[in-house]
Amino acid sequence: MNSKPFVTSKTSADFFTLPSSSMDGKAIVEDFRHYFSRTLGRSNVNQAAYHVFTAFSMAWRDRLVERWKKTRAAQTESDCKRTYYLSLEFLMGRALGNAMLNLDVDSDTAQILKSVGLELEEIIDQEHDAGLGNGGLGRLAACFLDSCATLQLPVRGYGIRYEYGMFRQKIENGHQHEEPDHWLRIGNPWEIERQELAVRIKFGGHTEFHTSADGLPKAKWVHSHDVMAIAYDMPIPGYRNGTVNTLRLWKSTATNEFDLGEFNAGSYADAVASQNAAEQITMVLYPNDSSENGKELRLRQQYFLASASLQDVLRCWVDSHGNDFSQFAEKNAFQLNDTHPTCAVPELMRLLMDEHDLSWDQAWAITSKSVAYTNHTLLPEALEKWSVGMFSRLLPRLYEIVCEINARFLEVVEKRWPGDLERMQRMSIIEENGGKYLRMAYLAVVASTSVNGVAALHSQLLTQHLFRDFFELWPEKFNNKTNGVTPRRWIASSNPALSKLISDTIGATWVTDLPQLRKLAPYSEDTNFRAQWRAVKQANKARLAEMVKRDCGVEFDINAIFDVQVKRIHEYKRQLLNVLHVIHLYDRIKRGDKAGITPRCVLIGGKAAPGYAMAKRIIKLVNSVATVINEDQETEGLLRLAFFPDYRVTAMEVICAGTDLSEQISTAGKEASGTGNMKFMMNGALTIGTLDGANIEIREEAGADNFFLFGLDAEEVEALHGHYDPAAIIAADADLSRVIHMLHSNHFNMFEPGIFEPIVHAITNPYDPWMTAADFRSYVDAQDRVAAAYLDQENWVRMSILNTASSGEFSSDRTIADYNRDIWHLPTIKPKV
Ligand code: 26Q
Repeated sequence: MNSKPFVTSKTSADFFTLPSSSMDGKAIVEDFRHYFSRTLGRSNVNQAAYHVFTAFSMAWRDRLVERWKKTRAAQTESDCKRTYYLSLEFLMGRALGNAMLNLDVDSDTAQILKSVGLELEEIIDQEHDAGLGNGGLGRLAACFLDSCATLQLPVRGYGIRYEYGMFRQKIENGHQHEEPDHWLRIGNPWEIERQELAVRIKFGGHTEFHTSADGLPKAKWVHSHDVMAIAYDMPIPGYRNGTVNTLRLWKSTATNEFDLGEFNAGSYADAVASQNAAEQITMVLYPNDSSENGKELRLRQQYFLASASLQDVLRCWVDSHGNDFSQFAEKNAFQLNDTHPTCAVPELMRLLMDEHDLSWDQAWAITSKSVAYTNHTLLPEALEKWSVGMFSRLLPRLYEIVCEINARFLEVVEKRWPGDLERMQRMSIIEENGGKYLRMAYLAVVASTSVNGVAALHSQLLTQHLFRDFFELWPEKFNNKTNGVTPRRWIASSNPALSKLISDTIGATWVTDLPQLRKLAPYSEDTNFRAQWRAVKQANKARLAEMVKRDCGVEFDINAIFDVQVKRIHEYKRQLLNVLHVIHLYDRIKRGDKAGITPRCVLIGGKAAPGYAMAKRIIKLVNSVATVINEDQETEGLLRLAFFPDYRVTAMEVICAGTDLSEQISTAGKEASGTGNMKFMMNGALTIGTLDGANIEIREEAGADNFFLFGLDAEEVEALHGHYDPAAIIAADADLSRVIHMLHSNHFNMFEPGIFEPIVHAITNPYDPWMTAADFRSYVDAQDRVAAAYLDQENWVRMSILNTASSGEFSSDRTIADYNRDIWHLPTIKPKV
């Protein structure tokens, strides 16, 4: 598979150094013409709009590739330290608009295109989202890559090139249906295949031990079933700085000698079919974001990513340093995006020992210095565990290494707490009660130089609960890195009108220095500025209303509050609490209690994991309630509810610009951070939220007056366990009683009686872990404060400006600068001009 270079060729690299492509709009459109007509062989733009997108993207890709090569050359030449961000998910969304923004599109380009009958907006709209992620964790990885390139840090992303990304959500009769997302079917102009980087990945087989020539014990992984990993590189441009970093995604294919046995036996078709088995590995993204399901294919994906990426890094190291690994840990850092790539720990040990002849101690010194782990959840059901039976069958050599890591670790525990067997059992990487399981989070903690949570509260709770014992042992490992989002995609590109107003007011440096937004604060007192701010929001609301009309068939009035909750559907995120409030408003309208109701349009969107029945039922509930409310004459001008189908990155770009009220209403202590909350804040939405995740920091930055707080805090939630009595809460609250009664009496599901009984049960269950009823009253009161505040538009706009002005902390540039300062210690590398 590794193609040989042309050894006899005298062609110099200079031969391939072309003059830089012009950034002039005319030149770009000229190149577009070339690709459309010559490369794609088209002549009619009306036949296939997709080809117009492809050709235009190719013109932009040329401009990225030049900078890409220069960045690579500068990074190689400096021989500096690098970080590899290992993640099973990169939720990139679209690339064209981002490339144009970051390379600084010539403002003429749209005009020139128009003169030949092409709309730039329509071209951009042809692109399919790269949906290689579930939600927060995957999108965070994408924002991080953007910030690393913008900060000119030598960071490479490693992930999987799923053939099918996150499923497409269709709503039929109010229910979610999943359709496959074959995003590559029409080709992907942003990737470059790198066959020459292919590596071999082993599965199955067993270990043979022997003694090496110098008398050392050596292990060999034999009789394995191998697959190949093929690299596909995607360019990651920094913001107008000449840097283009790399996201390297791996696709699985069969080895060349695949099943010669079957082939020789005359079973050609079976041999070809077994190619399918190899390609299965990277076929589809697992669409559950909060429950571990123990599937063998998922473990294959995780090991496949870890092994391919590490082999790639080690090959590159050996190319430039030979077999001298003495500097390896000083020059390489691996950041694990949750436990998903944790196979990298035993795999790095294996490669260093079995393939590069290092001793255990040398290999461990390197591994434990270069690996760092980010945790994204406290929910016990989301913690990864692999059954020892499956793990050792699939990855026998890795299992032996994990056992050795654990044995040595337990010696450390025994030294620190002699005789404390209970603690040893608690802390063991291998859980043994009944079945045997590998606890991947513990493996990650034991092997990592740094362990971080993603918001202040979350990091603190990690040290008090999940990792308490480990924190006692190694307090210095634990730290916080509050999440952030990239202001390039989430303001500059998605909200051009607001960007222009901000830049006209305080200059344009905020795009790469978000704390500059503080300078907007004084303008919150300026009537004229407030009018402009409001006009921008109203225009963005009109754009959102149009999308809601198109995709939900519901009319939103831009003078109403746009009240939005978009995120994965999960009980802990409490979309249900939101619906209970909507039903309560409806009940008020029906009872004639309309005074003080501010017109409100509620939008809820998000995907449910296909196997998560309760989440799917909540989607059905939103749709059923929406149908009844929207069809009732009495709600006209007061209340609308819509479920937004197929919520994804590209939808959020329109949604966050047009939102007034951001719903961040998870049960306190359950949402690690949240990042949608930050996108809304940047775009001037006010938050209604609990003291959970990054909401706490958002409120601190914005000021308590500019945030609608409600609900129990994390300590109160914990203290209430065992005493929670939802029946009493409901009985004591006439509003909540009526809401529950409406649900119970099939008010929203006359023709499907009983379908919401499980929901009523969940709310009234004293063991409801999400304590929805407990926060109902406080939530409704906070919503009443929202409604009253919105009536005073001057003050609302003031608060909106102050939210944007206070959002500087939530740029992923700040987050990445923190990672680099505390964990990676990378230099900035500027490509040669
Ligand atoms: C694990 C095993 C098998 C199959 C799937 C998974 C899996 C996949 C994705 C488990 C979890 C996820 C994603 C988790 C996630 O998105 N967490 C969110 O991370 C954000 C970024 O840090 C936080 O802001 C959110 O609070 C957190 O919920």
